[in-house]
Amino acid sequence: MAPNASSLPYTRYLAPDGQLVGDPPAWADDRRLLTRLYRQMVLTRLFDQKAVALQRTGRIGTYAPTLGQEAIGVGVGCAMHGDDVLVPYYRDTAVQLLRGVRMEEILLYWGGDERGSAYVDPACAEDFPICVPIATQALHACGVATAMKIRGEHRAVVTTCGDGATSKGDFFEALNVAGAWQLPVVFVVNNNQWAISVPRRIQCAAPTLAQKALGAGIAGEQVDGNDVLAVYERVRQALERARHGKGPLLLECLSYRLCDHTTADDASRYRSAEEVNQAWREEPVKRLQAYLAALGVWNESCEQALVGECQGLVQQAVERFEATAAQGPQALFDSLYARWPAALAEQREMLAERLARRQAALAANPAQPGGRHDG
Ligand SMILES: Cc1ncc(C[n+]2csc(CCOP(=O)(O)OP(=O)(O)O)c2C)c(N)n1
Ligand SMILES: [Mg+2]
Repeated sequence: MAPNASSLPYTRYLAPDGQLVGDPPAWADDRRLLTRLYRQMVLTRLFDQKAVALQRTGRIGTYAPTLGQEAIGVGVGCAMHGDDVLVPYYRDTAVQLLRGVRMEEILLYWGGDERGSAYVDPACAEDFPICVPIATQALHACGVATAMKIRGEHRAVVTTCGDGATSKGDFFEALNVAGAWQLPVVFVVNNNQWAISVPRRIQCAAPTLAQKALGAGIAGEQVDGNDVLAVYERVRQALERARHGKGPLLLECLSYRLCDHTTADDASRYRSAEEVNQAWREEPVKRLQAYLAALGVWNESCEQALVGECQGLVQQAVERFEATAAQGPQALFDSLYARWPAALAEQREMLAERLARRQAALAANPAQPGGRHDG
């Protein structure tokens, strides 16, 4: 995606054909780092394909794919330190995998299982669960960043959202407090050009989303969100500044949602094949692959080995997911509150009683369909 005309910084190191442009960072030939970035993008894409297939066969509920936006998540995930905190939204599979969230946890989440948000790996124990209410996570992120600041910690928060989310009041409130209190938070906006069926051009009259930061007195910049090198470098720099008390930043990553909004959507109803085909020419995975091939560190046999390895990892995760026994309906309540509001305590008891009656009815007459008479 081309940047909009503005005086804000815009960073791109890799052109769509994989050629280096501009003034790349010193690490741009670090083969270990580059292959790690590439591996994670491929893993994310293969996991994504599998998650969509699981939804299509009724084994998980809705899923929000990341097709075309892998460079954003991988760039962010690789730039974060272990003790930074991620406050994500629902299109963050790539970042979450890098943070230590397990693939089966992501599947559990989208399968409606509370354990999908109770991350087992201590590396991501402080990260927040996926946030679906648009833009509300930006305020949670500021709360965490405020705690870090009060405690004098040298760490920072990353919060992500989509282009559409930047029109919400919560987003502006978060920017405002981040600026007023100079909080250690980096706002990463995945501008994938669409908020479900609403295109970016009619969401907001501002030429860039990055400039929304300026009204809050914080820095804003744009980056080519299909260039993982650029995303990684700009997030890395922003986090470094934030950790050292130099304030927040808003990074608008220009990408394109090559997939449907979620598995409940059909994007062909509101956008042309021509537009999508054009966006495919800029996609992030092939771009980095072309660069790696030009550096002489990638070829067809590396690709086949990587795809085979990643498919194996995804398959094992699916098996673990499918071997997980379903939770009881009362789990719905378990993680909501530390101290129970009276109304919810009552509802929880009602559910427990109803379940007990259903079990008793089933035990008395096993031929009955699962207690449907109980309402
Ligand atoms: C507060 C709130 N309002 C509306 C919705 C319904 N909704 C879900 S996704 C979405 C569009 C978000 O678009 P964007 O912020 O661009 O993120 P993207 O999905 O494109 O990554 C909306 C309106 C919601 N989840 N929460
Ligand atoms: Mg969007």
